[in-house]
Amino acid sequence: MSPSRPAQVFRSLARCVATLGRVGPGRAAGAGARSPAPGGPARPVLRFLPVLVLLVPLVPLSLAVPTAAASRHHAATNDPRVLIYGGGVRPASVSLAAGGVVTWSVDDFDRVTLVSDTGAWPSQTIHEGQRYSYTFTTPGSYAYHVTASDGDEQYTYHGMVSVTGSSGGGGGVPTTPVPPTPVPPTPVPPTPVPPTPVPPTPVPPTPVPPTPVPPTPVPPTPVPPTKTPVPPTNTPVPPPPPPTNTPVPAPATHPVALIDGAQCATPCGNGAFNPLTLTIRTGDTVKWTNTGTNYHTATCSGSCGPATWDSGLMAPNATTPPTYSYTFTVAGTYNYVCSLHAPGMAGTIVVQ
Ligand SMILES: [Cu+2]
Repeated sequence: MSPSRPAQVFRSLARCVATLGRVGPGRAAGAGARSPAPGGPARPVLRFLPVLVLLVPLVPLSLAVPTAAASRHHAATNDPRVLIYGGGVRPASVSLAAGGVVTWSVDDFDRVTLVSDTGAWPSQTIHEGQRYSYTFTTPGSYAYHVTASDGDEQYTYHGMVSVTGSSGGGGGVPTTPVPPTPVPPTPVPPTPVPPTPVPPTPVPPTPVPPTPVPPTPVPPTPVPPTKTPVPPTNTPVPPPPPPTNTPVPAPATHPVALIDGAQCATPCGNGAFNPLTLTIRTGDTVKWTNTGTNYHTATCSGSCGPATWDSGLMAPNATTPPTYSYTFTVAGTYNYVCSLHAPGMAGTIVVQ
């Protein structure tokens, strides 16, 4: 659908007026501060002069239509409308009751970003010919700014919306939408949609079989040997046997023969004592007898021992052989001799 001619005329006129205002000395007053990009060229007013000349005869007709439409709109809602165009924001400051609606529209620019300095509404991108309306429900002052882009040029304007306490009736009614002037749609680059992050699928942990731990050998606790006390056995000790009155053997008499050398079984010189050695008890008596054919003695003297004795000459006698007896009272070993045949004829008496 092509735009109506009156609308086209009105839009072109608005652009011319806006351009003139932009180059005039008072363009910033009441229209917000425009901040062209550094080095950016001023929008040439001559660009619209041919159109202006051609449209001058049509001014009465073209102004009549939008004026009538605007009048109907304002009569119905009393809500302000703000135009963002080459001259800035018009009006730069608007006032309305709570519940009222402010509508922004864009001209001269490819697109405008409308930002609430107070965060009242989310930033809006409005393209030329489009509108954006916001309902103010809370009284207050709402500063905002717009960033307008036209080709590679960019401008910033500021505006203010003052909201009073009461709507005063009629407020809050949505603005009757005025059919927007159809504008060839500016190709809008698609807004890149960030990929929705897909949460990673949780991978269940692989169960790790527990490493068997060999049991730690526990050394056996040494148990101290229990010393069981053994009660003392009161074994009655048998009384010692009564002393036996063993009869001490009576002193004995031990015979010793004095023999000649010819009587010895083995060579013995001139004679011998038989037995050569005699063991007796203390208190015993030794009785020597000369059974030979020669004289002999049994003599112990000097270093012979603790006892001394001497038989004297004992003459041979075949009928009644002579004898000599001595009783030993001191224990000891006595080496004695025949005084006639010493040292060959010798004997020993051991007294215990
Ligand atoms: Cu002798």
